[in-house]
Amino acid sequence: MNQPKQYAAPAYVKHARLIAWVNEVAALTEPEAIVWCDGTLQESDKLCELMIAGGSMVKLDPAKRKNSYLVQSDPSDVARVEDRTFVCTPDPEEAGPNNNWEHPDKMKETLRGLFKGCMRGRTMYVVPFSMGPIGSPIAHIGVELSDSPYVVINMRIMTRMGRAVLDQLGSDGIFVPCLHSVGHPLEAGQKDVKWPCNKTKYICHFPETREIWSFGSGYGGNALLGKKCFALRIASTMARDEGWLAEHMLILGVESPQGEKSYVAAAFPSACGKTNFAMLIPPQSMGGWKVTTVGDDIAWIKPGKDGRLYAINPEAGFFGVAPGTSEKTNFNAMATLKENIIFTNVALTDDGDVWWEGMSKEPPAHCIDWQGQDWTPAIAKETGRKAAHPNSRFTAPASQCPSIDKDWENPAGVPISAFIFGGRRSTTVPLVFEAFNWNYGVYMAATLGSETTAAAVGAQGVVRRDPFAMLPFCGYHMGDYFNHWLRIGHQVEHAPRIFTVNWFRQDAQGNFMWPGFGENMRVLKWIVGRCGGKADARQSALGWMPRFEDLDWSGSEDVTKEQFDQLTTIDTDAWREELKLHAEWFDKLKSRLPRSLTLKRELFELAMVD
Ligand code: O2Y
Ligand code: MN
Repeated sequence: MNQPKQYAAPAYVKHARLIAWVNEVAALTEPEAIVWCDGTLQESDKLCELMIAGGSMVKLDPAKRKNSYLVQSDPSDVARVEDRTFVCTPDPEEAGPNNNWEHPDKMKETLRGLFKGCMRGRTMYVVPFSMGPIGSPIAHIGVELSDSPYVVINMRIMTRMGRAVLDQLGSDGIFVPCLHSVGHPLEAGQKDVKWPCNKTKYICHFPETREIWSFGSGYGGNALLGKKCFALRIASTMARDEGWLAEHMLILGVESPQGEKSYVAAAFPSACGKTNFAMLIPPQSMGGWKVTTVGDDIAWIKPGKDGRLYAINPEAGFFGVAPGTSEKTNFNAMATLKENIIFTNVALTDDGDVWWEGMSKEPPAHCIDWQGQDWTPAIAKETGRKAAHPNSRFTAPASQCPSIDKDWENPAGVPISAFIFGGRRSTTVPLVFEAFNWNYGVYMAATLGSETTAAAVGAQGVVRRDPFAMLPFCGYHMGDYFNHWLRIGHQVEHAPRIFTVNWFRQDAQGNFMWPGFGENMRVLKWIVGRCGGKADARQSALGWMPRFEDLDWSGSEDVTKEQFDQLTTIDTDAWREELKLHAEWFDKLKSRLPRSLTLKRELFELAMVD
């Protein structure tokens, strides 16, 4: 019988429970070696060399993009797998109808079977990471064990990772154990594949014990466990238990020409331009307004001693969608991507750079597409094949973003003045309105809907409910989550105001009525003006709405008063239909739906009677 391998932790590791867990996982997964990651550039460079030698990574021409790489994944492993994502609680009611459920004991048994020997022939990396600035009272620590070097180099950009985190943990600090394997063991002499993964995938969360086990995928949200798994699903349950918020929100700063600064946090479902909004460049004609970026995807928000809510971005990087990103749509993102970037599933140009659909008006005459095949505009026309996968990504250090906020790493967080919720709605939802009060705002967020786009599988243009943009990310029953939000708003003395926006309303001809992008600053200025008592509004059936003259139109030729009136009109017929859909959605949450939300729905119904 083979003797179990002996692995020693480095002498500087003082955390007995962590060492014991690493040994326990090693005994189960049987890796060839264990590497405790220090988070240095040298370590990352070495892993990149390893991946290049193995054929799974290409170094881009440094003259084009310094210290940057391209990885192309297996075509079967290109996105989050929601149908394979589980929340495992003893009682299925706890997980709610918004999650796939399995009993923790049963799931652990299944997972132990899958993880048995799954790292044979591979190295297991120990990746200590902090979500949020190390030592911040809003931050929390995790340790990911993974057999994927791709995970290590991405975690180094997306989180604060390495030795400093172990120092912070000391000998008995609290951490969330995150276990990950691509599920592709190598027997002696077996050659590795370019992108190892497994047909069987399980992305499992154990909220009671605050653990994550992920098997079979090496991609993004399935594998970088600090992001959706920890910072949203597990953190949302921690937040419920401890009285704070873990949200799928960008955070941005707005500074007036007079230097008054406010921060807002905004939730939008996927494919609604969250990263673009977080990096917005205001029109120059508005005279010196500035937008700064704190985060583009996740916000952890805790009550401060002064009765305000304070937010941090728990991440240290952006894992953004490449297609559609250009100097025109997001100048700041393109400037961020100049060096130190990992690209995944975009195309490789003949001069050693990257390209994706929408990056430039003119496509390259030839490139290698995300599946390693020749691609030309003629081939694309004939076959419809994309050069870059629609969910291709860049991993970029947030510190490189020209619009990064000076306080983005402030351990105390930034004070939030407003929450903004928005979906992609071609009809019904007006450009912007402010909720009458916290509970009305929670209602709007709880019924948030967005039309599906080509980026997701299934029918296009169908409205899907995505409450708080958290449907795939809330680690517990959505009805309890609404209750938690209602409670928080009444616990803090200075709760932020709540706004709904819709950049995507269309006219009868199907044209977008709002120009979007930098022009969103006009709406943002009104929002922060409302928070500071500087912007007027009229009362409507939905909430407080700007009149044409309440927005700053300086330098704008895009929107006439008639168009603005159309953008802000409340179509009562459409709203009566909308409210029926809200009722259907609420029915799914049954007994755990807060009564006050049902009452709000009834009030809206009364308000929509002509
Ligand atoms: O497909 C993936 O694994 C990435 S999903 C993602 C990445 C960055 C920001 N948001 C998301 C999301 O699905 O909301
Ligand atoms: Mn997201």
